Amino acid sequence: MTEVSRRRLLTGSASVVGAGVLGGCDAPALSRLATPYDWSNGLTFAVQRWLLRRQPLAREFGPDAISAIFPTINTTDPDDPGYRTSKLVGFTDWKLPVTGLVERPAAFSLADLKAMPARTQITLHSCEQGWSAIAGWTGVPLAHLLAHVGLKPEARFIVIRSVDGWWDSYDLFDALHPQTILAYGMNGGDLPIAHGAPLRLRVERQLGYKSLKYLTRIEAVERVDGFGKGRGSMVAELGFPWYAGI
Ligand SMILES: Nc1nc2c(c(=O)[nH]1)N[C@H]1C(S)=C(S)[C@@H](COP(=O)(O)O)O[C@H]1N2
Ligand SMILES: [Mo]
Repeated sequence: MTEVSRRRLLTGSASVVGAGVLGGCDAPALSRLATPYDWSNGLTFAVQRWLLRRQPLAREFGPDAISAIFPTINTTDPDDPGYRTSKLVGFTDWKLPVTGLVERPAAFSLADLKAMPARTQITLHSCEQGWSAIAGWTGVPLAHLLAHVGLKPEARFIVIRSVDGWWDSYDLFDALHPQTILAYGMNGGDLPIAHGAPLRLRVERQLGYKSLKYLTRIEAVERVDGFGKGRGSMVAELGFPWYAGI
């Protein structure tokens, strides 16, 4: 996606650079700089946003680099009753609502998403628990879906929820990045249950925990203070940084 079409997507609000560098200054995790660690993380965030202001791609690999084993962790088979019935019918009844500050709220089936332009990327996933692995992911760029529903100019964060209660938020700098995709495929096949079927997020420039699995809902918002304890994500409430740039 070109700089021009990204600007058009934002229709009249700040440019992507503005959304990242300036908008980043009041990112949720930075609103409470209580400890020296918060300060250093905030500084890292600001410096990385400056260095990444031209939105470079995370490194992509060739098929030969794909890891023979890609670990699965935390939730690997959600016990939500609705999820279990949906799994039985191959997620044909599953829908992803996209709501909030958008011009045309809608719910998308897996078939709808598969009919949209797809991107495949082979990338390195790094987990905060000390492992990393390379896999290929196929899905629709989040930027495409957001353009499809039409982001309102006031929208500044995208809140995403999962069936197991995980939720997180992303500023537009990350949400509109070309490698931020809603993946339904892994290594050339369907996305396995353990890796987040029917749909997971891939946010390639941050640690693994930002790449939510088992997506249930996407919402465009102006602020995230009203969600949970106001720290911008479930993991932030557990003490991990909201911004997990690597
Ligand atoms: N909904 C949900 N998303 C999640 C998790 C989870 O438990 N539930 N774990 C996160 C963490 S810490 C990592 S490293 C990756 C793991 O993805 P994988 O199981 O496909 O390796 O998913 C992330 N997304
Ligand atoms: Mo992780």
